[in-house]
Amino acid sequence: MPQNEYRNLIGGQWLPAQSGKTFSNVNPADHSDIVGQFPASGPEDVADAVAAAKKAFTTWRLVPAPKRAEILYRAGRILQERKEQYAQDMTREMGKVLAEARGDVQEAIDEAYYVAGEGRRLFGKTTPSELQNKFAMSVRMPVGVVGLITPWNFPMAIPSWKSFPALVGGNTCVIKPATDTPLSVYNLVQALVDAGLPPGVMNIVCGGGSSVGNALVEHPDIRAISFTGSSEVGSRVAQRAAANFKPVSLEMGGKNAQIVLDDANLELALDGALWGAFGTTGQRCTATSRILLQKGIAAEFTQKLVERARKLKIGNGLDESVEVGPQVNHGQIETSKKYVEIATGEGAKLLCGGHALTDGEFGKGTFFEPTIVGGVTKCMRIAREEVFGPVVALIEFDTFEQGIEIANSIDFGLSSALYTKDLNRAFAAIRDLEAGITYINAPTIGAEVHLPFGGVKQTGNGHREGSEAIEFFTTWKAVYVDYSDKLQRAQIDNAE
Ligand code: UN1
Repeated sequence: MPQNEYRNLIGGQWLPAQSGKTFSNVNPADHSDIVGQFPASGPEDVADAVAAAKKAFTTWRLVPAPKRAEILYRAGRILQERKEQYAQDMTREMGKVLAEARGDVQEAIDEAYYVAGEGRRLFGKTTPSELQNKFAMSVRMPVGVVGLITPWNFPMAIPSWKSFPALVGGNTCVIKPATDTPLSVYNLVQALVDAGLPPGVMNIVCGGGSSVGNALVEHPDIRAISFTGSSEVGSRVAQRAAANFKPVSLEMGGKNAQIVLDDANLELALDGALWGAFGTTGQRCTATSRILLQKGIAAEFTQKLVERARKLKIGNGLDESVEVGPQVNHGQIETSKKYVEIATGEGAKLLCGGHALTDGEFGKGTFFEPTIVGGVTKCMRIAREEVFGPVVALIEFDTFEQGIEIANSIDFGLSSALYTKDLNRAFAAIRDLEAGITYINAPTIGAEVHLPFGGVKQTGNGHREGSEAIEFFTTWKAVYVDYSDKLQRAQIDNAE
């Protein structure tokens, strides 16, 4: 097998796609750099992976949860040892700057240690029975074989958010990595395998959404699906899964607002806006894509933000001095371009950026300038639709209440931020912002693994990852133990 040829992992064996087809994983900062060839799999490969996971489930579910967790602790340590290599691999396949790629690997390490602790909890409840000499309790059970469909923007962190809680809960997994970033999933799974995860417990099947993703969602032996991606695809996943009543956890888009009030620490708010809007080249579902400015500071803030955005250093994320890496592929560049056109077409003003970079070294990859559009109103598409690129819209408002109203006037509800020194307004915003996450005096990005992660409205379907992921990856069993030695009829024998 050539060094950069990768295979599926099925039942502990590295196998090519049955069709023999492959696809290339390219470096978005330099398309001539091919990171590797990965299998372009189909439903037949999914079927094999599900069968392997089903077989492994018969024994994995019986491994005591603290023992399952020990593997995660070991995987966390292995990830720590390999952090630099895995971060370099990630930057090469996804483009995010090295500091952020290290952060992405760190998030998987944090998740390993956090979730491993769950191995000695997985708490159920005991409760009194209405009958004498009868014991009642609830216990958590694994769901079975679960399908994980993961995105390219957090190529290791998000797969860890899904797979680690699934594994500690006693489930076995089939994961479909995003086709732009499969290597980071390989690295994550390699750490698990090296930590002692038995064959078949974690399987990888690479390939596209229509061939691999749909087959996973529709497979009768897949008991639950966890998906992170766009709202458009998430809706299709949920509809397909509904045919078999399959539980689906969806983590989707955002149009996250940072609100800056007149009394805010402006320099702090500027730092937050730049990091939230242009960190990860705007390719986070938590990215700041709207900045709502109270009239008193709007002009000064806008001028300073534009000045600083223009100075951001764009380039290959492997260069430590670079602040903004490439977008992941041509499709994302086209979306950024399209939204700049839509915004200016609707009367917004392009304040900086707005173009793909094609000169010199930039021509080798897919780069887009940090872009700010001003004079945006809440009805414009640039104020309502997700771009998933380095494009941020500025909207001005008069009163605090108007700011909150504009922040809430969209179909998404993932993250939100308020900059103010006014404690009363901060708490009112915490109560009133329609979002799964609210930051006070901090940017919209930067969630930590041990808090609930997810959103309201079209961002999700009610589930949360992070601290609550275990709720999705376990199911409840109610247990009654009668030690009276006689038939006791609930609702009848204890009646007055
Ligand atoms: C995402 O953008 O899909 O809060 C996840 C953050 C990161 C996770 C982002 N810890 O920005």
